[in-house]
Amino acid sequence: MILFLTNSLLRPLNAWHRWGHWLMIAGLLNAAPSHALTAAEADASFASYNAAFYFTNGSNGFYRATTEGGKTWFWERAEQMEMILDTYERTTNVVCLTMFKNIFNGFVADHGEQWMRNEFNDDIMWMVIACARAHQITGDVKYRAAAKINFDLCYERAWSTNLGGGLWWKISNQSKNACVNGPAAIAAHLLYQICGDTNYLAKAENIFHWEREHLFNPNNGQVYDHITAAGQVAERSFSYNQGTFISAANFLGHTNDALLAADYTMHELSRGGLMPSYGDVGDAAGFNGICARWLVRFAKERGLKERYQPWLRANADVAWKHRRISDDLMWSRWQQPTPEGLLHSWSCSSAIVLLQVTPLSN
Ligand code: 7K2
Repeated sequence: MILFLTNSLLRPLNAWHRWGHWLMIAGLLNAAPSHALTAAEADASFASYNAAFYFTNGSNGFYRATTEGGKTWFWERAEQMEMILDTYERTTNVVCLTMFKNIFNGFVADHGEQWMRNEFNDDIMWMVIACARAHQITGDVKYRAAAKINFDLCYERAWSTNLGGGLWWKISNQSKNACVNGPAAIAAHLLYQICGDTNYLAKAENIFHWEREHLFNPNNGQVYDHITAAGQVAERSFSYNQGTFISAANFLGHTNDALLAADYTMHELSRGGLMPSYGDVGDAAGFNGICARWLVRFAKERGLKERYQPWLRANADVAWKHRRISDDLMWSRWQQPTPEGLLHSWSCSSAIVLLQVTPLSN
């Protein structure tokens, strides 16, 4: 609480800022957790999620699209694979690695080993990140091979000198978006970490610098959504783009940029101290999980846990408090109780990631 008050006193205040900050403080007090979330509860949330959505067919694993069935498609599945790795990193439970292996098999069964049939360059970069992280955790070379070949092919088709650089979002080359450039900078840096090839480091730097120059406001830390081929910037900002920008900046040592973007997410994107409420159908449902993953990693690596912990815990506690009694699922709008009826696995993944990565009380 003191931290937020101090921060608001140090900032150049206009009426809106002042009001926003009081709202946030009031919100945090309102949302004051009756108890701090425990590791057992984080475990239970993941188990319940899997009970509702995970299934196997031989050695192929999948996530159902909804509580009724189906299966998630490309990028949601890649991000669910990252969610499994988040859980492994917290628990070191090897069951997570078996699940990852099975879902990877299922992914290859559905999409093949090279993914350029997918017209979305961002989708490919999300899956590259999942595979690169899996290689770092397991040492399994098949994940590294998948990450490398698909990054290389995607970069080749997506990078262009139009607008001074950056990657196109789709193969139609209509816009360059934060949702592909942030993940691609992360992916390139992970490949540099894995392969030690400085060409990947250079790519990470170039992509990041392009994004910083064109889709970042260095005065307040806001990450803009995209710029069209004609040079028009869409300034709306989404939590996942904040998260991937933070991580790319963090990896490359641009700590101040990461800090600005993280503070913007906590102070300006949040409402009443809680992360933005994204609809439970569609792409945005999973944005807050991505945001939490990278923001927390940055905070941990730079000794900034204390700065974001109250906010993250307030979110995690409210999400868990608003799980539904019948099966413990938490939807993407955790600011409100999770309703009965059909739920989407992608929408329920954000809170799972949040609960895995938020520093828990001991
Ligand atoms: O316009 C882009 C992006 O810039 C924006 O932030 C979000 C907002 O919408 C799309 S990104 C959504 C795509 C992600 N990849 C898979 C595609 O199926 C999906 O349209 O929601």
